[in-house]
Amino acid sequence: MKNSEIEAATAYIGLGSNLDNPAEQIKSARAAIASLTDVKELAFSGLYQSPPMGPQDQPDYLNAVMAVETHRPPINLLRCLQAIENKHGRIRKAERWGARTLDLDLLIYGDQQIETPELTVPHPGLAERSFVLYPLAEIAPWVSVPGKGNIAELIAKCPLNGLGRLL
Ligand code: PH2
Ligand code: MG
Ligand code: MG
Repeated sequence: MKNSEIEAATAYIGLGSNLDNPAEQIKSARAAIASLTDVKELAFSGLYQSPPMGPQDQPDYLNAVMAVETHRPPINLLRCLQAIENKHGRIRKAERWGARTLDLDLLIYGDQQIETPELTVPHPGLAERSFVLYPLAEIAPWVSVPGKGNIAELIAKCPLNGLGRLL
C-alpha cells in the first residue's frame, strides 16, 4: 500500500537547535519537513528561547513546534526527520542532551501510543519540558496528549524554567 492511501493523521513535531544559527536551522528544517511528500504543514509556533536542559556548558536553545497532516506511518515519518537532522549537520555524540545543530522530535502522532526500541510516542519527555509544552499549546490548545492528559493540565504543572517567546 502506498503512503498516500494510508489515512491521514495529525502529528506534532518539536524542533530545537543551539548551534550554527539556530533560527536559520529551524527555518530551513520547517521548509524541509513541509516539502516532504505526503506531509502538509498545518501550523507553526513562534520561536522560543530557553536555557539548556542537561549540561549547562552549551548555548541557549531555540525551540518551536510544527503541526502536520501526514499519510506517512510514524516510523517512516521519524526516519524522514532523522534524514533532515543529518542533512543539517547533526553529529550524534555520546553525551546525553548535548549541543546540536538540529533536533527533530516526533512528539505526538494522532491518538497513537507507541513503544518500540526505535520510537516512543508521545515523546517521553514532553510533559516535563516547557520548551515543548508552551509552543505546542500555542498552536493546539485543544490537544490531548495520549496517555498524559490535556495540554492545559500539563502546562499548569510545568514551570517556565526560563523559557521566553521571541518577538
Ligand atoms: N534539547 C536537548 C537537550 N536540552 N534544552 C532546551 N532548552 N531545549 C531543547 O530542545 C533541548 C535542551 C536534547 O534534545
Ligand atoms: Mg529533543
Ligand atoms: Mg531528538
